[in-house]
Amino acid sequence: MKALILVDVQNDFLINGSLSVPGGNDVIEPINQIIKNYALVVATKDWHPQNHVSFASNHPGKKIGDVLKVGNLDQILWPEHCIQESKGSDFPVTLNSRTIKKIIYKGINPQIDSYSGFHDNGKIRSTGLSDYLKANNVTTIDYVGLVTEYCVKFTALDSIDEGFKTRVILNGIKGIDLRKSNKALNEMQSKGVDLL
Ligand code: VGL
Ligand code: ZN
Repeated sequence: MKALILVDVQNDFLINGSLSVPGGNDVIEPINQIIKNYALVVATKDWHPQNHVSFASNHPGKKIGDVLKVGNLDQILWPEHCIQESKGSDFPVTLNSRTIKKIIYKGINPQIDSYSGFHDNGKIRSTGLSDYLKANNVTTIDYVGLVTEYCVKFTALDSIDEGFKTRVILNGIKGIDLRKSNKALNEMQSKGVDLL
């Protein structure tokens, strides 16, 4: 069984969002085109509480882009984004989201970030994504979504580690930084991700 996973296709990463990706809206049309071809469609949502550790606003004296040590992990500080139940956390209205069967919420724990849809950055808690896919006999996964050098990359790398044939659809992803995105794509490819 083949599945399509939409990674964090949420308003805050799109035009006028709080963590807007340049050209992020360009992924919507290609996703709408291919989503019909999949019998199983899963989406991840970045789903942060207001007091989330990744928000610069929760660290007085720090600013967006600063990097903190939280435990033994590097934490990049972001603008507030994808707050649970907010408009910014919704799918864009232009996305054909009708056939999404399952939504996996991540980044819920205030103390730890989660770029991967499979588990948090410390690999402490699983989101249940892998179990869900395996229960549905999924062996091959195609990925689209945002953003290339963070959540798409870490989700795809974990997907390989979980034993799935893992493919990233290039016209369905977008990064914040072109250089970092290209580096991320090289890393994904070198670890066994197919780029389509
Ligand atoms: C993401 C930064 C912070 C992503 C989520 O979806 O790639 N990036 N939170
Ligand atoms: Zn986030």
